Amino acid sequence: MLIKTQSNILSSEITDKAVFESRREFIKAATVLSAGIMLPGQGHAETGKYANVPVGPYSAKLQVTDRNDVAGYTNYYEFSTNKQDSTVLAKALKTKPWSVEVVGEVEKPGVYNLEDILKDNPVQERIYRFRCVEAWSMVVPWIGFPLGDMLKRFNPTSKAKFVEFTTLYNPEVMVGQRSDVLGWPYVEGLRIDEAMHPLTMMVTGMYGDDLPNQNGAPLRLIVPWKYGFKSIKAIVKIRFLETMPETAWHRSAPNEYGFYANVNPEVPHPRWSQSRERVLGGSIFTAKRDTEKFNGYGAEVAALYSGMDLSKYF
Ligand SMILES: Nc1nc2c(c(=O)[nH]1)N[C@H]1C(S)=C(S)[C@@H](COP(=O)(O)O)O[C@H]1N2
Ligand SMILES: [Mo]
Repeated sequence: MLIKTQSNILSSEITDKAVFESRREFIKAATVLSAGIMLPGQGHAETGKYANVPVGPYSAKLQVTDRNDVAGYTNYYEFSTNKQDSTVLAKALKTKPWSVEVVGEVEKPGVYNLEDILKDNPVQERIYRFRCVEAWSMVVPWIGFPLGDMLKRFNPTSKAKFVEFTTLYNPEVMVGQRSDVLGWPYVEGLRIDEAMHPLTMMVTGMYGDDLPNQNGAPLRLIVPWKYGFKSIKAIVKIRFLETMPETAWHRSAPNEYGFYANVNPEVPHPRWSQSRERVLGGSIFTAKRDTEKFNGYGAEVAALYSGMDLSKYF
């Protein structure tokens, strides 16, 4: 019998195993969740730095997108508007050491080393759906921790109603920042209850390893019920504030990209429908599927928006 080493396991086998394991863990997580307690599970990743990290709550039993597709087709305008070129260009970014500046309506502002943040916030794996505003989608096993756990350690004041995130600005390395396709630096934001929602993740890895640079290393946001542009990459600053922050995409095209950006098949983008999505994989796109409201996370998050007109607050 062929002994399986890390290098000769077929990726299809890993996927099948991943689906099986994640299903098992999903059941466990769901049971645990309904009991209101979180217990560590068994990670599905068999190889890589984060093999066997616990599976976190909300991880879903979904067919995972091939890693090479997720790493080879990215949106990272700091490097390029071309979804393949960022793979190469982003290699130039130095992601160690890395620190995050915390400012605003918070009792413990400061500059925090990522290594120290990670000591306080042990990582787990969660398989989430991810839906881009440009109507493609994928399923990714992220490695990270709940954003809310991290934010609470900075003791936000009672005035902290929103959180703003800023990406590194360094046009020498981030060559896309030399052109003005967007106003730099990239800025995103969440309402404080969205930021504290246990689905929202700070992500440092995927597929059992650290994030590739083009996917936002060393630290990015993942908000699975919102369009991909909310999930800001290479975060260097977090600001707590009382009023809604201006965001990069909203500033550049306010009629197209709102602050909320909740995935919603009923509210079309001004230039295209949002009712269907192309599934990333194979020869880039293999299949289409119907887009789900809140990207399928409505049971968890719809209550955050009760009473709001989601076609107005898009
Ligand atoms: N700093 C920064 N963050 C960003 C982007 C970007 O251009 N710059 N693109 C966004 C968009 S539009 C999407 S769809 C996702 C894509 O994540 P991925 O490239 O890891 O698939 O990242 C988001 N985060
Ligand atoms: Mo996107």
